[in-house]
Amino acid sequence: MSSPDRSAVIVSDEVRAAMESREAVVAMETSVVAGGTYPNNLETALAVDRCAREEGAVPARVAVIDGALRVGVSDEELERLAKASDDQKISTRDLAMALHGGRTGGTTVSSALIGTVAAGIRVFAVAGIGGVHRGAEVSFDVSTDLTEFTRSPVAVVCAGAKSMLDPALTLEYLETVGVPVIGYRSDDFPGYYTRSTGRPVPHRLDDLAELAGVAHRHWEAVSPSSVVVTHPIEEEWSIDADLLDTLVEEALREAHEAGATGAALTPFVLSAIAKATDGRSARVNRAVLESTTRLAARLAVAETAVRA
Ligand code: PSU
Ligand code: MN
Repeated sequence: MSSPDRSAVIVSDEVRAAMESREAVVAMETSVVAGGTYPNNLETALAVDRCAREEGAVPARVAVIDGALRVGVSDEELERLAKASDDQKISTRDLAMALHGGRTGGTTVSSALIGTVAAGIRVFAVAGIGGVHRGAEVSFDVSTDLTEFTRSPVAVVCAGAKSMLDPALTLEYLETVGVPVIGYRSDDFPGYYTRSTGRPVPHRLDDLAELAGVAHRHWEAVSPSSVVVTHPIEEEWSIDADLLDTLVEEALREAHEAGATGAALTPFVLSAIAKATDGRSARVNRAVLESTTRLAARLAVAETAVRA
């Protein structure tokens, strides 16, 4: 079979026009919208979109709307996702069935990258990527985000891997599949809620023009895979690493007892952390998203200068 031609992907007029006139565009997933609590999820998404625009980039949210994979959704579509989506988390394995069923739902990083690549967008923003889960040597729980990275030439800006993951195993996996991980102005691999996991990033760059140049060098000379760019949470929002570790371990135990595994694990652990931090984690989530989106937008501006 030849590769899918992806012609079924629908790119919004605004995103298409921006791409054609070589303006900066930042793609994003929407499971954070579809899986959130209304109206906080909608307000956050609109605020994050404004962050991208303030930094000079057009936001391109990737979502499944009435059985179509859309890149760039209207505010009305965003509201539908926030209020009444059929699915919170459509990942690559679920995408064909969601399209077939005419469903409306949020994309994970993995399925969002499929739309991103189809639209030719080179920069993506997310708070935390999926990765290798703690205990994956038994559960085999490795996010399909990592698989999609191997075939998506996109710079993915994130504040590290989700907190319930194993950062060391995630870095090992990314090394195995040859995906560069570059810390922007930081030497440490961040852990979403916390600025450092105690692991170093393999590479660091302090300049966005250089970062855009290296990403293009990777796509031209090395491989059509993603380049992961890490940008730690701001100091004022950071949660103490030991406290976080205790919360995650507790939440994972509860998840185990409740039988929450696979795709259900992330939502379970996140809501347990929200409870344990008295809702502070919701504000932290927003701060992380805003900060990665701002950096991604600035990187997208720098990328327009080196785009072939
Ligand atoms: N980061 C979070 N919460 C999430 C996700 C990321 O803090 O819910 C979502 C992203 O869409 C990511 C997905 O792509 O979870 C990965 O899920 P899994 O580990 O089941 O592959
Ligand atoms: Mn998983």
